Amino acid sequence: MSPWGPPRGDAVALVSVYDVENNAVRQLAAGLRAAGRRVVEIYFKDWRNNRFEEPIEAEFKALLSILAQERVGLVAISLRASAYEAVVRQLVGVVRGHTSLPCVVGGWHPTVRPESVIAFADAIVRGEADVSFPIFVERFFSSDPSLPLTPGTWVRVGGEVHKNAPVPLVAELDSVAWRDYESGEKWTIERHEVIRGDPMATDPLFQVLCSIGCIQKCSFCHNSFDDGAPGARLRFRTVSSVLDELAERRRRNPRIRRVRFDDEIFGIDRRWLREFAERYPREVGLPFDFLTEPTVVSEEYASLMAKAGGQWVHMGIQSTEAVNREQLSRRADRATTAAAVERLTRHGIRIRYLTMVDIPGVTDEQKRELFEFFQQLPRPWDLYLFSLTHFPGSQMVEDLLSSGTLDPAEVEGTARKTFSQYRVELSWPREPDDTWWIALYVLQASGVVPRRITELLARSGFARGKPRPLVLAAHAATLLKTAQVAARMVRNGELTPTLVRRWWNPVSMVTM
Ligand code: B12
Ligand code: SF4
Repeated sequence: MSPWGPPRGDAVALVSVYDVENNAVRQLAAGLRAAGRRVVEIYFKDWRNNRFEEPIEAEFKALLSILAQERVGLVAISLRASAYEAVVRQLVGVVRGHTSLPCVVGGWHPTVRPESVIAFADAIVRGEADVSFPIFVERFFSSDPSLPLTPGTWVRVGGEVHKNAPVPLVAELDSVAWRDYESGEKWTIERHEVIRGDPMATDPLFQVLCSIGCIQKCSFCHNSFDDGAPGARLRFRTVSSVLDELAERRRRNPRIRRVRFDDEIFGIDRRWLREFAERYPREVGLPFDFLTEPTVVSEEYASLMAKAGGQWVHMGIQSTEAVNREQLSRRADRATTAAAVERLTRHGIRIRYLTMVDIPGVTDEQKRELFEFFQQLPRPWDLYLFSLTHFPGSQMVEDLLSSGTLDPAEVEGTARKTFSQYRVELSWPREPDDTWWIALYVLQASGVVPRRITELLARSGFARGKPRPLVLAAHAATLLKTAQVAARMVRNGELTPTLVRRWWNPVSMVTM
């Protein structure tokens, strides 16, 4: 039976899978509500770092009962991380099987792997959906026969798929509705609990993006993918729009203690940053964290960030200069990185280094080089280690697939490595040598082991073939660091049950 008959309810259900933070769902919901459409947001399970949980029957039952109770006519699911594909397929199967409601899937994964998702969804929305999805929704609820031709979508009608061209990227980001944290029409489903209201409404951390896009195209990163949508890829909100949103959120949620700017590289536009650094301390004044990349950290950049109130910076350095250049298409050389470290540190900004391991072909010498780099870093510092994950659409993965070097089964979507080893854990099965280097890096970052000891351990090759003693030491150091971080967060009112549920895993700790 075609799902595109007359609608059987007047609401759109926007479903977020394993992602209670989901910016996209809140943003799309706000846009649709502003246009007068009734929207029900459903947060279907939360994400747990490296500990994936299959959905249980009670959760599907809860979902079906909300769909019925809220008179939903269209189910729209956000599928951002590719690893969730199988669960979304299952979810669509359950919804279609019990209700015959049409299921539309949008987000990053259908953008990079449309064929794979349209195989089980009734329609997909590719790329940015702020313009295309509201058109699709209105055509659906008014039974408009042009529905299958909606720009930016692929729509299945009978055995045929209408593949429509992508819509232009949103040029004016200020024109996009602010994410809605207020509406009562929100549900969270987690195991046997069903809770009404926005799960993030009182969160002490407010995450926001001031820009979309990046100046680089590192080969492992989503920014190396282009779906052909016309328009400039790097875009900014105005400072006024960001500060107004922050003021409004703080008025609604006085518990906010910290802001995190999730931009790929925060403040790359110098004029924008100058205005921000002038106004943010006066108009908001909360400590904030941000992401950056060594090539943009000039003296002025570091000083403006400090002036604005930047406390922690997440700086992607990934690997040694040679690995970065040859395998990851990254620009920064070691001298640039060292200069960025010096400037940020001098301005009192604390650095979390984002580094990637498990990259095939990295030599022992290069692993040692990374160790030497860490030896020089001014303390204290944090280390967020990530395990290379093959995300579909990235240049690296597409190249490896076309040369036949990578088994398609290892690409996220089919693979689900994101669920078990994204942030690095030492218990993950690796070659003893790799575990040994990682344990050493963790000891370096812990700040409790003197540099001369780590130097001695590296030089002597202690426990190299059987790294268990080093792993135990790294575990103890991580436990200590976790306790310190938790204590600081409790003091600042930043520790939430959501964070604990996501990150606490005493058996197999995430390194930091
Ligand atoms: C910021 C960010 C985060 C933030 C959270 C953001 C938030 N609060 O929503 C943090 C750091 C927490 C995070 C975590 C993770 N992330 Co992330 N994240 C991003 C980033 C950089 C921006 C996402 C964003 O919020 N954009 C703004 C919103 C408004 O836009 P959007 O998501 O692009 O959505 C638009 C369209 O996609 C579409 N759309 C989205 N959903 C839907 C649904 C429907 C029905 C429709 C019609 C349309 C639609 O319309 C939206 C509006 O135009 C993206 C990269 C990127 N540029 O997309 C990676 C990205 C989505 N993340 C990714 C991953 C893997 C993760 C993690 C799984 C990593 C991990 N294990 O820790 C977790 C999972 C979190 C979770 N709970 O699911 C990957 C996914 C890659 C893949 N193929 O699997 C990406 C692409 C980055 C990458 N590494 O390549 N992430
Ligand atoms: S600098 Fe960071 S966000 Fe930009 S392309 Fe490289 S990895 Fe991606």
